This record gives sequence, C-alpha cells and structure tokens, in this order.
Amino acid sequence: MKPAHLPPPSEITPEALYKDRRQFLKTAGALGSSLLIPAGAHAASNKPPALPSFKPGTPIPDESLTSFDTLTTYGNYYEFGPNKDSPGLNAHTLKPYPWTVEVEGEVLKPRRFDIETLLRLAPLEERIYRLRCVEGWSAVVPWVGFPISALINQVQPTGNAKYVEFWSLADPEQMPYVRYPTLDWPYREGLRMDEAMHPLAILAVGLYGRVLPNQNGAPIRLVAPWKYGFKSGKSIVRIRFVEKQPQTSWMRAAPNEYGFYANVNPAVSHPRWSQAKERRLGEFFRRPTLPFNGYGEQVASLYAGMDLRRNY
Ligand SMILES: Nc1nc2c(c(=O)[nH]1)N[C@H]1C(S)=C(S)[C@@H](COP(=O)(O)O)O[C@H]1N2
Ligand SMILES: [Mo]
Repeated sequence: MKPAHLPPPSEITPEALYKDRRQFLKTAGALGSSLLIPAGAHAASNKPPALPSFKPGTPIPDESLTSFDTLTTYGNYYEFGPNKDSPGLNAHTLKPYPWTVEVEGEVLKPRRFDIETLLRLAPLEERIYRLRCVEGWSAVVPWVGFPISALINQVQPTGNAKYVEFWSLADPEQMPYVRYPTLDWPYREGLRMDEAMHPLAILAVGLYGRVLPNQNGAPIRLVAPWKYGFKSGKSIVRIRFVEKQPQTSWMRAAPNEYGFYANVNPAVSHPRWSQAKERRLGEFFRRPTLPFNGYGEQVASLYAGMDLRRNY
C-alpha cells in the first residue's frame, strides 16, 4: 500500500522532508491514506507502526528547529546511561513494540491501552515546542502527539483525582543502567490535574514527522513545555491518578534541587547554578531563559496566588 515513489521510512531523512514543506505535506498525506484500515483491525506487533497523519504545527517565530541528528544524539535518558550521548548510543535495546500503558487509580474507567489504540485516540497534531533542560541547554522540537486531556477524558477521573503520576518503563533487560541506583526506578514524574488538562500538555508519539526514536522516549512520552525537561517522562507504561501530591524520582534524589512544579523560572537559581540563561543545542551564544519557557501567557494563570520561589 506504500506509494512506490516513497523510500521506506528508515531512508527518509526528516530534515530533508522539512526542507521542502510542500513535499513534506504530500508525504504525510500519503502515509496517512495508507492507514485506511478498518478500526480495530490492528494487531499488536513488534514493528514500529506508521505514524498516522497529523495536522502540521505552527512554527515559533524567529526560532529554527533543532536538527534531528542533534535531538537524537544529545539528551538525558538515565536508564541508558549517565552521559549526553548515552541514550543515542544505548537505547537500541529498548523494545517499544508491542507496548501497553496502564491507566489506573482514582478513575471510574481504569483501562489498559495498547500503543496502536493510543496512536488513534485523538487526532494527532504537530506541536513545535521549546524544550529547556534544567542543566542549561535547550532545543526546539517538532513533536507529534495529542493533548493528555483526550486520554484523561476517556477514563473519567473521580473527584479524588488531584494529581497524575507518570511512570516510565524500568526493565533491566532492556535498560542497562536500571541495575544501578542512580535514580529511584522506575522514573516517576507527576503533574497537578489542571496542569495535565492544560491544552499545551501532550503525550508525544512522534518527532520530526516519524515515530519517536527510542532515545527520545518511544513509543510514548510526556511533554509539558513550560516545565524543565525532566518533568517529561519517557517511555510511559503507567499513568496513575492520585489524591496526594506524589513523590517524583528527582525529588527523592535531591529534594533541595528539584521540586514538584519545576516550572521554567529564570529568577530561581538551581542551588548549584544560575537558570537565567540557556544555550540552544547547535548554537554558541547563550540566550536569556524566558519565564515558563515562553509559555507564560498560556499557563501563568494555573499558578495564580502561588509563591513560585517556594514551589520550585
Ligand atoms: N524515563 C526518563 N525520562 C526522562 C529522562 C530520563 O532520564 N528518564 N530525562 C529527562 C530529562 S532531564 C530531559 S531534559 C528530557 C530530554 O528529552 P529529549 O532527550 O527527548 O530531548 O527527558 C526527560 N525524561
Ligand atoms: Mo534535563
């Protein structure tokens, strides 16, 4: 069913596609139409599914995308090692297909979703977001995903659901560094319910128009762009609704350095360095860090009346 003029996805360089937006849109449309299979006909497979078609994203004015090569060779995924190049070098042992996500806790309709279902739970959209790591580097990423609110609405949280926990996979067979106690595995993060329901918060299933590379959190990961990157857990296997603010892996590791909220805030220094500036991957000069990573207009109201120095 794949049009003959298209190379297999593994041979498409995402940046080449993006260089010619029109060709890219044609390609995305063609891939989408090859997916006109009856609903429910999918079978769990160990091969990456084709990414369903998606609505193209809106570029951020005056920002260029971080290259696909940079995004896949520099980052943090401590389950695969301690260095910035560890995820790119080691994450090939992750097996993202088949995959299921358990959604449970304070919900009326707990449910286990397989990844094929999640890929079609809601219309996919491209979201071009800034990503700011607490370490002082940043990127501009063309994610493909859907608002977490679409998943939350399906499971119907109870009135006791005040927070959402996101658990990453922790399998020493696939993730060599889970054998070391560098963090309290599984990697756990969380959002307050209203943060998770915010339209900017997405579950990403793709990057640069293709399924997520392993090192970026295949097959599904959180993206909350107004928070430091560590809030956005990769390779999510469990989403749990709870009443009390959950402990996170980073709060356990260093409570004075990493708080629950972790909103990007240039005015609050990390205990060991300033957060006033950041360096975009691939650039030389540092630029000022923006409050809420530049998304203040959309999200600041979530924190009205809160002391964001205390709630870091
Ligand atoms: N499971 C898991 N998720 C994780 C991490 C991790 O080590 N393990 N690192 C976080 C950090 S510190 C950052 S900055 C982002 C990086 O995402 P990227 O590599 O896709 O840019 O992933 C976050 N999600
Ligand atoms: Mo980070």
